[in-house]
Amino acid sequence: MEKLIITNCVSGAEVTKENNPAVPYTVDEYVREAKSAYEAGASIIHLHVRYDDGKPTQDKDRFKVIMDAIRKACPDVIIQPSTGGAVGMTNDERLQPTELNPEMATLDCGTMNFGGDDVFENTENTIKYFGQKMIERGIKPECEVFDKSMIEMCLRLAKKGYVKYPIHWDFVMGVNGGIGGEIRDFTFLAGSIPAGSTYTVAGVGRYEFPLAAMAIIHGGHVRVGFEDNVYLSKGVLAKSNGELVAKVVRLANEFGREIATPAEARQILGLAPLKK
Ligand code: KMH
Ligand code: ZN
Repeated sequence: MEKLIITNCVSGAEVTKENNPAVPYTVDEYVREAKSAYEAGASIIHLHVRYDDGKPTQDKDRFKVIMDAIRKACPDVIIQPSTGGAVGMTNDERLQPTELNPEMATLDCGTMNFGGDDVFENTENTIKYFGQKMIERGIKPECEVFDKSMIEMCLRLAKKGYVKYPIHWDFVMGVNGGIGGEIRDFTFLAGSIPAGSTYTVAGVGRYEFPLAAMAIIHGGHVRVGFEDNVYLSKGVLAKSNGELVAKVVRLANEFGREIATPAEARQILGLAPLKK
């Protein structure tokens, strides 16, 4: 089986220090958290950024400062900025980090109720616009799907040339408003993508580790981190993102799945090798 790519979603836009004091806001905190995940075995950092006061932003300059600082501490890690940002941001606001030409970025594949009464808006024209920009900028999208319908949407737009094959998917499961996080939900999504695809699974809250185990067993990849879940086990807050990644590494060891280095992750995902 292919080696396991572990992505760390280091902060997200929704969780705060009130949920877990280790959620990063400052540049130094981002470096501390990303480094802990990288050293534990993560090869991709999925990045939302915040200002020092905790306010989420898609500001290009803030992304650059934090990306440069993470690269200094984790030289070969793949940095995958979010283009989802936070609910309510405009399309062009959300797209700003793609101007920094990262290797990857997320591409959200549909509109949904998000977490409660919010609407996370990704109309067909928005997805086309984001897909086109990523092609122009040479960025590999991680196609985030929060439900089965978003797979269909993405495949339809891929046929029209807005997303290139092979597609790399992220099944975000267990968000209030999206698909659940049960095994049958995982089987449904994993059975609905075309051959040649790669996928990672992001289980939210209590679904994080059961779904990580499913992905490890079935040849998928895994995303963990504070964006999705702040607990190491029931009622026990994780002290760092690294602790969450280390738990995935332990699970992978139990099931005999080796962990991909960043260079191996680039190869699996069809990204260009890092220039020396
Ligand atoms: N913060 C969510 C509204 C992404 O990173 O692309 C959207 C999100 C998706 O987190
Ligand atoms: Zn995200």
